[in-house]
Amino acid sequence: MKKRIFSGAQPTGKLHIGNYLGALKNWVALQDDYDALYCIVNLHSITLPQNPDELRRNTLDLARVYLAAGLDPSRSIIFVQSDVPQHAELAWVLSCITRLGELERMTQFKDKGKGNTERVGVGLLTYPVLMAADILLYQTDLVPVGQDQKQHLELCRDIAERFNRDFGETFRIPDPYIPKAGASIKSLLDPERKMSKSDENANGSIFLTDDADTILKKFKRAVTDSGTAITFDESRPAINNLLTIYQLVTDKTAEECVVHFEGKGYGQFKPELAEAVIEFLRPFQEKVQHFDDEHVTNILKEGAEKARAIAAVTLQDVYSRMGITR
Ligand code: AQP
Repeated sequence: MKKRIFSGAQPTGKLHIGNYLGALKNWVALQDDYDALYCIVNLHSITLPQNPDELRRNTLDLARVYLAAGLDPSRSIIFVQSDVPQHAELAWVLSCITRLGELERMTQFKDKGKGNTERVGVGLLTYPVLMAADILLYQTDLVPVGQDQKQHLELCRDIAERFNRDFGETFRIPDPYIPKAGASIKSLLDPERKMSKSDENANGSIFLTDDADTILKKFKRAVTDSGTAITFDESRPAINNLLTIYQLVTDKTAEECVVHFEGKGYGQFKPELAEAVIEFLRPFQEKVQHFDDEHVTNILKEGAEKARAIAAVTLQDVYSRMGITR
């Protein structure tokens, strides 16, 4: 039996190269060796206000991105979270055994809520419980995520262990899969912050749909550190980030990258980096337009049926262990 992986992204806007290198690239590689479920987590995206028409459009667009990146519906289950009502049901159950203090400690809640507890939606606080339900419903072994989700995954493990302790072995305890390189791609304008879809300044991110000119301009504007050597160096986060992007899109080793740029400066490095990213994105950009709405909708419908069949078994087990009869 293959081990199972589950992961997802929010349909909150245009995906950037951080999402691709930190998550999607690994999802595609992992689907060969694992029984994989890839979800479009639209219920997560409403933790912040969304325009309904845009959310509908973004949901289909994200499915197109999954397919163009190489997720294969004949090998992986690709589906939309709200098509499987067990996610929201299990989230309620798990919220009853999650502690308020645990949720208040989550850094993403502190960042996105900005300390404004009077006005911030409760969903932003309980988001990690829904994420735990997403993962635990499928008896997941491994969750490939970027560094930003590590804390939520640790909470998911704690919640599962608590449930198993109180009601008997029910959930498999999932492990995170965080890539060695690319787990946290930084903003091009501020290498202390992660590249983010919701960043107000579009120049900090390379979007998957950016054209060649835009990519070149964004890299030319990218901030640099003091010093000129093109090397991996933790104390120079800007060049570290740019060289990591170069390494991941060219599939070179770290050493090969450093040797390649020895004796060269930013003047040569930046255009070459831009060219490498443009070439990396080219096949994806060509493919992404070829999936029409009907085709994508059918794939999602089939995926949801398969996901519901697995999720229903877990939820039934949870309810019966808790004395809830249906
Ligand atoms: N900068 C990043 N570097 C590496 N991985 C990243 N991920 C996100 N940002 C980076 C990983 O991408 C997957 C999908 O992310 P998401 O859609 O759930 O959204 P997010 O983590 O909240 O990412 P964003 O781009 O910053 O979106 P907004 O601005 O909407 O919050 C996840 O596996 C994530 O770890």
